[in-house]
Amino acid sequence: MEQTLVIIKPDGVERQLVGQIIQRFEAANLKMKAVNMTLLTTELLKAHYQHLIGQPFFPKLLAYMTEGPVVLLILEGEQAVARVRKIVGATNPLTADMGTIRGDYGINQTRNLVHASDSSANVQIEIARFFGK
Ligand code: YYY
Ligand code: MG
Repeated sequence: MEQTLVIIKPDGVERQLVGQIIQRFEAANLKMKAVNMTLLTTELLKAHYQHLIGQPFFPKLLAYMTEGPVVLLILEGEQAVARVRKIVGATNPLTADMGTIRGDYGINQTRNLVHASDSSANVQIEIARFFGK
């Protein structure tokens, strides 16, 4: 069994897509182990997106991620990291496959609805970052 961290971004909450998004994970036999609705701070986001500081879109990304509360999830299941990334879809919703969350509901490269950890090393870091120990 593997765990992964998912963030349903502010527009997912605002557009009332939380239930539909979680349904897709549950339907794939990924089990919710923890959930928390919270406002992310700029400080936390600078750590989370540290590899993107300096990109031209970074200010827009920060503004987006702090425009309202997010839903943080820890999901558990077989090959959870890779399978959740597959269910979420490619970064840009305009080119993400139909049938993925981003392909079906995402708006653009920034407003792509969901974050999911991309490796087991990052799962550990991100769970500690967003849920504490
Ligand atoms: O892991 P993933 O979220 O699919 O993409 P990353 O390349 O790690 O980028 C993180 C985050 O940054 C992305 O979900 C939206 C934002 N972003 C953006 O706003 N504009 C881009 N051109 C690329 C990424
Ligand atoms: Mg990423």
